[in-house]
Order: sequence, then structure tokens, then C-alpha cells
Amino acid sequence: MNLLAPPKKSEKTQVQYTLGLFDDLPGAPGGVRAIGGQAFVLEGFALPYIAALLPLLDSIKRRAQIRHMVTPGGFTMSVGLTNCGSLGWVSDRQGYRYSAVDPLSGEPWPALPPLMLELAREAAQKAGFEHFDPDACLINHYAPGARMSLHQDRDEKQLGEPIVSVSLGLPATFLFGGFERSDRTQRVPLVHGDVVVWGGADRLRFHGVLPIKPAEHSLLGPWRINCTFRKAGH
Ligand code: MD6
Ligand code: FE
Repeated sequence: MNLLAPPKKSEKTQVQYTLGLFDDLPGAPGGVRAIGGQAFVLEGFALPYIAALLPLLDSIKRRAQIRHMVTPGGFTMSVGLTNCGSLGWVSDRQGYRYSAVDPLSGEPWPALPPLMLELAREAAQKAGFEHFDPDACLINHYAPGARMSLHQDRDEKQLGEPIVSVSLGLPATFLFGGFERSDRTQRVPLVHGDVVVWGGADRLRFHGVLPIKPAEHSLLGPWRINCTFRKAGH
């Protein structure tokens, strides 16, 4: 497949079919790892979308630049971020919240492209969550050394909706914990193309990302990009 051109529908279907053939081989592309009762890693699920996805992310970043936000506690995040969709996640000294406008430009965030919506919906459905209708996509950029400390995602209005999280570029170790910050965590290795979906009983688990190890990814260079899709509004 030509990685520089968006896949034609037929090519994408072909790839998904091919991955499906290996569904029952542990560790093979297309596998599903349960990390909780309603939390799953869909291995390589985003791979058929990547050639079309990367130019969309570039165009979003041109309109809404990557920035390092400040936490309510006054720390600057090591992860750079931007958003697309009708709502975007923001942080400043006043707190964490969702905003319809980019605070840097005063303009609405770029729209959620249909291909990204399709990727999020298909992944949610594969994990057992029907009719996922995200209105927010947070796009995180990790350089080597960047990390995400343990947190819960609880700024969304509808905690019954799942979260779909797409990992691109450099590998990461995702920490998946319990319902208290001090609960022990499992270490979940994530590579380029993996999609994590969680919701239901697991929705409020603490989670984070260990510091990214220095390396070069063949498509994305010295970066890990993570796109998390949520239903943030009503
Ligand atoms: C990351 N992800 O993987 C950070 N939150 O870069 C998250 O914080 C996250 O992946 C909720 C659900 C899925 C996630
Ligand atoms: Fe999170």
C-alpha cells in the first residue's frame, strides 16, 4: 500500500480482512487484549487508517498549534497538545475543562474529520460500545522524556460513554490502575497503530504514560502521538 496516499475504500477493507485472518493467533496483528472487564487494546486497529490520518493531523496542527498547557497546580505539561471537534480539552490555572474555542486563537477548534470519526466508531463497536458519537478529540504529542502522570478522565458530562485512544509513532508504556491513585497499576505496552478502548465499569480508572524512551519512528520520527476521542458534551 502507498503510505503517502489515502487508502481507497477497497484497500482498507482488504487490509482489515487480512488482519482478521490472524485474529486467534496471540500477538499477531488484529488481536484484542483485555486489560479490564470493559477495557481493551485493539492491536494494530488504526494501521489501515494511518496513511489518510497523518495528513489530517498535519492540517489540524496548522490551524490549532501544539501547545504546552499549564495545570491548575502551576506545572507546565511535558506533553504538547491540540484538539479537533466541537469541544477541546484545555487546562490553565483555573482548572481543566472543555472549551468550544481554542484559547490561543479565539476560533472554534478544527472540525473532527469524518475519517477520524469512522475510526473511533469502528473501534468502539469492536470493543462492544455501540453508537459512540464523539464530539472531542484531544491530540497529544510526546517527545522522548515526556510523560503523563496518573489521572482519571472525569471532565466529560456523560461518563457512560467510552473513550477511544489511538497510539501513533514511538512505543509507550501505558499504566492502567484502579479507582484510587495508590492502587497498583498494570503496565500495558502500546505500539504504533494500537487503539485502547475503555468505558463502563472501567471508565474512571487511574491511568498514565511512562516517560517515552528516546528513539526514531520510521513515519513520525522522534514523536509519539496519541489521539483520544470522547463524548464530552451533552
Ligand atoms: C496517552 N491517554 O495515551 C494518554 N485517557 O497518551 C489518556 O490519558 C487516556 O489513552 C483516557 C482513555 C484513554 C487514554
Ligand atoms: Fe486520560
